[in-house]
Amino acid sequence: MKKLVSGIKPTGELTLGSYIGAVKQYIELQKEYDSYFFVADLHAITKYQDPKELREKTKKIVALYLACGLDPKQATIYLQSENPYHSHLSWILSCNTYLGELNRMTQYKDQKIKDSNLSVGFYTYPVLMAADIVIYDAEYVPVGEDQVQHVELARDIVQRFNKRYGNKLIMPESIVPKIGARIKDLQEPTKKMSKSDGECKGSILLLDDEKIVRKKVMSAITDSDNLVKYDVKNKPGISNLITIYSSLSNLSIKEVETEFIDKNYGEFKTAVADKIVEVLKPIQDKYYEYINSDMIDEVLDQGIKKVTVIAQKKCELIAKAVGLGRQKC
Ligand code: ATP
Ligand code: LTN
Repeated sequence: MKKLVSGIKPTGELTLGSYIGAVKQYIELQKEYDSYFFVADLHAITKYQDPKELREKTKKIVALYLACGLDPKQATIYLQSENPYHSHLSWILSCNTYLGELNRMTQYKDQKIKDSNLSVGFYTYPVLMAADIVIYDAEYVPVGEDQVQHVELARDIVQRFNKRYGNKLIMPESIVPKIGARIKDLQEPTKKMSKSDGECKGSILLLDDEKIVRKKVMSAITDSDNLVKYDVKNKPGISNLITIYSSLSNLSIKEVETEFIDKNYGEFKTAVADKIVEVLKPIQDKYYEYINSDMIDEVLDQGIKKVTVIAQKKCELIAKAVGLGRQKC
């Protein structure tokens, strides 16, 4: 069975963007692949996190994973920081990564302008991400569009490592959803919908109640055309709402345009809000059932036990290939 790996940072509550771009894919893919889904808490601390809040957010992400439909019987779910081998491998890979490669990462370039106190961890985090992937021999990595460049970097590292040390690492490939790889902010529809960016007025959070969802959707920025037509360049706001509706209803963009051909923006926005509420309601019900249950610890205990064994084996193989440690006959 082919393997896949993906993770989400516990930097805030999950947004509809992470759901459509990542989690929705996880649910489908777990049926076909040997799947590893983790909470990327080591990635979260690349920017300061309040320790108490970080622990709460981490737990929330696990509860949301389960509530969205990740099934511990099909997939392995764990916390990144509980497996020390990710960081161990990250060091070895960082010694096979060039500064120039990290300098070219778009996320780093964007943040460098905004934040004059970026951590070294933020700079090198794409290497840790490569380690997260190759440590389980994953062939596939389901992610949103913003993470594709990091998976490409992982591919470059794998190629270099394999050339230097013999074919020890599996080449990963990203899986990006055809519709919804970059859901935009409802207030600034040229920007990615984000969970850790400001007040979240333009982000739908998976735990937003119905009233808030409706308010956010109805006040989404559009244009004055009143024509439900997909045109990202000229109509980014309405195109974003079409993408959201399309993904959540499993309809093509064309089918959505046809469905709303003679409807105005008010009617369309109401339908988008209805659809979001319909999708979020069962997720929220399950979330409140799981968040204070023993299930979260049980799932994580079971997950970490499994992945530590796999990761240790892989790290030993890699350390040996690199020439680390003592020679054993
Ligand atoms: P933040 O929202 O705090 O900036 P992030 O998106 O950088 O966080 P995660 O929440 O860890 O990081 O992302 C989880 C997954 O969801 C990644 O695969 C990412 O590409 C995807 N994702 C996040 N936001 C969106 C979005 N707006 N549209 C599509 N996919 C997204
Ligand atoms: N870097 C990603 C989260 C992440 C990830 C991974 C995704 C960390 N390690 C491995 C896929 C595979 C982010 O910032 N969203």
